[in-house]
Order: sequence, then structure tokens, then C-alpha cells
Amino acid sequence: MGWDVNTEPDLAGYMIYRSTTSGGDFALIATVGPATTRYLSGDVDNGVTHYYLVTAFDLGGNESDPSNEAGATATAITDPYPSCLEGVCANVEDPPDNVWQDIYPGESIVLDMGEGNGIIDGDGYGGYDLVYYERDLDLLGIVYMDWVQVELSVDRSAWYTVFYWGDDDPINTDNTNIAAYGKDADGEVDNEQIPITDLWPSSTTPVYQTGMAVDIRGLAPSGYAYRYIRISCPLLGDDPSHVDSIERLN
Ligand SMILES: [Ca+2]
Ligand SMILES: [Ca+2]
Ligand SMILES: [Ca+2]
Ligand SMILES: [Ca+2]
Repeated sequence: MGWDVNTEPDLAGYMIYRSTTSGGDFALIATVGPATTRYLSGDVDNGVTHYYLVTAFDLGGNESDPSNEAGATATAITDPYPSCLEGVCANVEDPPDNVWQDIYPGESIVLDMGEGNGIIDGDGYGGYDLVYYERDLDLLGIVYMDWVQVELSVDRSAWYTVFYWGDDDPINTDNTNIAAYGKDADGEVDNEQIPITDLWPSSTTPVYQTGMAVDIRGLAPSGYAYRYIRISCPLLGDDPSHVDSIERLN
């Protein structure tokens, strides 16, 4: 949801209220700062209409009259997989099948989740929001994790890196289920050997447990749904990135 900026000079922030009844029983669900004019509401029941109000409050703690009420009905994710938009990436569109796309050093692909189907920052699944599935080459139970960068965008103008394996920067790796492999003696090495027992299993059958689960919180601005995903192989990687699938979790 979004609202118009309050122009009072002593504005201190906004309070967001929610109810499942139009006109009543509103409960405070969030307080946000004065620079924020958007809020993405998680933790809702599918098929239920939730109603929202926003108030502004000032530095003295005075709260404004409420905004108009806005209602929205949550629906379950019907298609958690993207389509291929740029580059060669048809193997990435479907649920994990251990059939992957090679992305060579210096090259990228762009995927499209579709209108109204973007990746959001949810609290579910331990906070993870998307899964990047690599490959288990000969189904021996080990992924040789290649260098890769995963970025998100609302509109393909600004891009935000939410996962980068190979830069030895923990900020975009500590938010994943393979954080420990970036902190070991060799850091974020190309072809890092990771047993699949430490990876994320697909939600489809047969199960391929080759996933890096990524929490986007703090790495992409909150309150937005990210429709576009760009996957790149860093220039100095000595072999291509292998991406099997991308799955939206929330
Ligand atoms: Ca999250
Ligand atoms: Ca990193
Ligand atoms: Ca390592
Ligand atoms: Ca695939």
C-alpha cells in the first residue's frame, strides 16, 4: 500500500492499522518513519480481505485523523517461477529439474516474475524470500557452487544485489543458507563444495535439494514487489554459473 506525503514540518512518522472488518476493529500493525510512504503487509490469510488505515504523527506524539480505508484480498502464489526475458534461460523457467542454464563469465540473463507476481520480503520460511537452485551434476549429493550475482528490480532501472557468491563480502551472503561456507578458511571460492543436506529442497517432486535460499531484507528497499531478476556470472569466474531454477517463496 502507499499514501501521499504529509507535509507538516514536524512529521515524525506514520502508523498503519489493519482490520478484517470494514469500518471497525483496527489494530496497529506497524510504525514507519517520515520518509516512508509505502508498506507491504505480510502475514495475511489468503482469500481474506484486509482493510488498512494510515495516520501521521508528529514529534509531540500527536496523531492525525485516519486516512480513507483501503481494502485488499490476499491470494496464494499460483506461479512461483519466472519466465525468461533476456538471454538464454528457458531452462530456468520451470521448477527445479537438475537441467540448468550455463551463464558464462561476464554474461547475464534477465527473468520476469510477471505483473503482480514480484518477489517480496516476507517473514515466512525463516525470512527467506527466493531460492536460487544450482545443480547436482551427477546426483552425487554435492553442489559445486559457482560464482554468481543475483539482482532484483521493480522496473529494470535500479537493480539491487541480494546474493553474490564470489565477492567475499558477507553482506550478500550472510542473508542466505550458505553463510557458513563464505566464512570458512577459503571464503567464497569458485566451485565451493556444498553437500545438498545444507541446501534448500525444491517443493516439487522429484525433490532437488540444490537451493540457495535468500532473504532480501536490508538489501533491496522494503515495501516493493520485485518483478525482475538478473543473474550474472562474474567476469573472473573460471567456469560458468549453473542456474536450474528460481523460486519465489512469499
Ligand atoms: Ca525476507
Ligand atoms: Ca558475498
Ligand atoms: Ca568457502
Ligand atoms: Ca531447470
